Amino acid sequence: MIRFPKDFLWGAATASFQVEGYVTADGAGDTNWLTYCREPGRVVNDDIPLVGASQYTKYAEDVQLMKSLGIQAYRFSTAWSRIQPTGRGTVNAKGLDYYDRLVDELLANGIEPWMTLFHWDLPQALEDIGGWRNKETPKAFGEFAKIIAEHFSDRVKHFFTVNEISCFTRIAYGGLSKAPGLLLPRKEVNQAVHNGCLAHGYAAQALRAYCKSPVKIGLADNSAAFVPALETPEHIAATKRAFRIENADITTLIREGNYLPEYLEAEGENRPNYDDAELAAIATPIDFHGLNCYSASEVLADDSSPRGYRILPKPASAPRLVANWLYLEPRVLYWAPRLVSELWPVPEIYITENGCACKDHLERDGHVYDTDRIEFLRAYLAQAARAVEDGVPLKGYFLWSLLDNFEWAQGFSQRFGMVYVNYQTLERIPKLSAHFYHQLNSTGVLP
Ligand code: IFM
Repeated sequence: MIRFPKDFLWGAATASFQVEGYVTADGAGDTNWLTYCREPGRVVNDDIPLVGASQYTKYAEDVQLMKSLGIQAYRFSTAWSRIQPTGRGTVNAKGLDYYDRLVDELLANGIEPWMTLFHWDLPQALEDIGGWRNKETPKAFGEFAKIIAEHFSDRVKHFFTVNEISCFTRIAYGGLSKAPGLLLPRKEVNQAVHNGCLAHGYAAQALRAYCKSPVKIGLADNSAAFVPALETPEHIAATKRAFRIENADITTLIREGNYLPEYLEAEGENRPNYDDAELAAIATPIDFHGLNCYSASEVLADDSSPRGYRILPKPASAPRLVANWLYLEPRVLYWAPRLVSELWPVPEIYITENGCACKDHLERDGHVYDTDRIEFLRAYLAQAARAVEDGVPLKGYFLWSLLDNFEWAQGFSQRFGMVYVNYQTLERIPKLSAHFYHQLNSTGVLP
């Protein structure tokens, strides 16, 4: 029997642009993702989440849904552009009102709000000045964090600064699949990555300075994850080395406050511009480390390589479900928290995202029998339980996602929810995996 501690936190996660719909309602400004969606050919079927899952209007129903599924904490993000339509200056009261309503509804129903300040939807006015390439953007984000701290910290006790820095910087400015979808030279991309880390730092400082009562601050980090191909001491040590070096410009930088020599040497002229004050801001201490964990690469010790490890290529038949990047590696839920806690001790670690897209089918009897998702979750969660058992300070888990939603460049073609959304009627239908999750969170035992 696989059992979790009684105080293990069971949550569900979403993000503003992916579930809210009504992205420009009530004075909200345009965002880089909206611009990207409007460019033909960027998103599968040219989908745009103007209506989407409509949590903006259906939040109260969604809170009842969460309650009925035993969800104890809801991780959602604020759309910066609702609160500051141009990312700077004037505050749009109607934007704050929406998140007030959501937070109050959650609290009234006994669900903890875990708020992420930024999950990729950047006000277009900031994108127009260079987005994350421009240091004005992290500065503006620090000011946004002050607004959030002053307004919400009487009720919200857990804040994430940013979600997945590599996605809104490295991939967004060095690739086509995320807004703004540019293919810029390496130095500019490295600068964007650095500025993303700086945004985390400035926001952490502002939250520390302006929250009105004690809160916990962290980030939702998608470190490149590694697992030892063979679980022996030498391969485990090599995997730990890989974890630190391969994440040199984000996780390691944030947790150590410095770029590793390996990174600086490898990037040479392409290294970003920064100063010591920025490094200090980036390393602002955090209370918890959130890990978004889906996949991982396998590592072997290798004395013939200068770094002492080798990252193995994925075999051609390595198992995946629907998302082509999501190779099944359940052990990531053991090794990622374990290695993070060994490399950079922190009181609390949370899995802040984990889940998968499946080819869900609404049967004629009105149900979705997503036994494939249940098998995925069962295998991954068994590894999370193993981490807890081994003394890793893993304190909770947020399933990605509560609802089917807008999966970025995949549009609505990929469904990650434990609750099925009928995009015509907006009906919510809990899938079999939602019942699995409810059983788990009400008993602490993996069913
Ligand atoms: O949908 C995304 C989410 O926005 C960030 N993490 C990964 C999820 C699945 O791709």
